[in-house]
Amino acid sequence: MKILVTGFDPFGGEPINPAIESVKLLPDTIAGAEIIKLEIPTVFHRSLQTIDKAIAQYDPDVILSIGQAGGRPDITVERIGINCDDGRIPDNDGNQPIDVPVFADGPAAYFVTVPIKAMVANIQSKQIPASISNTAGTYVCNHVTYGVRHIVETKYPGKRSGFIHIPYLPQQVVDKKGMPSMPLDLIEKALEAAIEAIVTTKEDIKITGGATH
Ligand code: PCA
Repeated sequence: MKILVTGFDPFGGEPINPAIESVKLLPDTIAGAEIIKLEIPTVFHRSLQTIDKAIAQYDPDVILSIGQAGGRPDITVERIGINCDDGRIPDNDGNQPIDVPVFADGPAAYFVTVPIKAMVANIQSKQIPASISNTAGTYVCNHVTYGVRHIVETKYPGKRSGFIHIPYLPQQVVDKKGMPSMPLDLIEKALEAAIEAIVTTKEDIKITGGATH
């Protein structure tokens, strides 16, 4: 099995993005699967074009994208991407779409196609906090969650894809009192555990990852 793992570059005025930093630390194989690492720009559409090119080049079985969710306390495995770009801040090219579809010809939403419950369970089994997230927001991370699924559905049927949001690093919150963070080595371990679950899980496990609000 071949897994393309993508990480975003820094955005929103931060000098570093734990997404690409943690991706860079991943080993070249996990549970026998070959890991291909790719940095992508925090830019609507250009992020997807970069991934599309890499899919054509490497022919991965799975595309797993990683993004920073500053303010979240744990590793969150996303369930769904929606067909809506609504930028609270401009992307790294200055684009700020408001209520624009990711793909005008796409459905309202796509569920990811990786075993999200098994991924959360395996991360937690390494004593690292993790949960399911039922929204990836409306910025570039949701754009990629949705957009990769649309690209796969229309151009590369059979490939699977998913998205994981990760917290800030401690160094990003030294002046943000009360803001949660997670050390880079733990984030990297969590990603390894998530990928291990993708490789070894045939059918996702039935445990709740729901939320009442
Ligand atoms: N996080 C942003 C985009 C890039 C990233 O790492 C997001 O959550 O949309």
